[in-house]
Amino acid sequence: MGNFIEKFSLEGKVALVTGASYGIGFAIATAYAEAGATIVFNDIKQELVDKGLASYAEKGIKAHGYVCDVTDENAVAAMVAQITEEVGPIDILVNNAGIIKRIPMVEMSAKDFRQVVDIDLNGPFIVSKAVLPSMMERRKGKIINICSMMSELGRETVSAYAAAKGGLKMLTKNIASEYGEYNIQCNGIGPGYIATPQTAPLREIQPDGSRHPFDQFIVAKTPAARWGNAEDLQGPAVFLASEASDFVNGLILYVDGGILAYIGKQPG
Ligand code: NAP
Ligand code: GCO
Repeated sequence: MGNFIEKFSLEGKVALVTGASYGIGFAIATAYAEAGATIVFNDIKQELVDKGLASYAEKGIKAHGYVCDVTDENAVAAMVAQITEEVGPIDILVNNAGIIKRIPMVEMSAKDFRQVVDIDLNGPFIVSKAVLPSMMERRKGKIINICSMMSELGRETVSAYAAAKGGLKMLTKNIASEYGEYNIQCNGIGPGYIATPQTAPLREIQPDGSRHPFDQFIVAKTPAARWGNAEDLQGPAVFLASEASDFVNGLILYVDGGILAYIGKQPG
């Protein structure tokens, strides 16, 4: 009887996690390192890449960092070629890099809308397109797209982000459909509300010392009655990157403490 737990090992794999100097990407990459993978990440500024390298080193991880904007197709192609030469072919891609702009739609410029869609949807397309040929040649690969509650739900001020993350859900299903025959699995992770710099404005303590109204709303809307931590995503991310999920394809795995299952408490 083989040792089943070995199916969750990432030993000998090269994992590229985009935008992983900190936040969710950093947490996923550190879990991958613990599971045996070699970590590669990018960010748009050298200072952030340097900050990320230092953070990984503090955890005993010798990561490889590259300055690259995921929306720049030529830069992404060059980065993937450089990674392949310097580290090895990419076995696991996590499309994590993303931004959000919280602006009421009628006040949002087309430029702002385009920028969010460019990074959150075109970026994953561009990076996936760059890594797929090598995965197809080697007839194996894992692509994991970081989706969102907004892949399923809308809310005020996040029209561009919801449109992008809804599109990312369908891009995930399409990559799964188009490249599954090459033993490539493409799945998504849909985090709930996670305490990172991206959501810090939603958790700011109010001038009177009270919690942000949105903070109170999310805790009430989450059956787990708490914000998620980036570490809550590590197990699902390792599962989707490992052989344990070789027959899982096109799934969006929501890691949300139960938000999507819950209609919410009766007021009062
Ligand atoms: P974060 O703290 O804002 O980190 C995002 C990372 O992406 C940063 O390192 C950022 O670098 C990088 N990035 C932004 N634009 C980039 C570009 N064009 N090219 C390369 N890197 C770029 O966000 P997070 O909370 O960790 O979220 C990570 C992912 O999870 C995002 O896709 C987000 O939409 C998604 N998500 C977050 C939550 C949540 O509650 N936090 C929930 C669901 C999904 P800079 O610092 O230079 O901008
Ligand atoms: C917001 C939040 C969310 C989270 C996440 C939820 O303003 O509603 O930023 O969008 O980031 O995507 O899954």
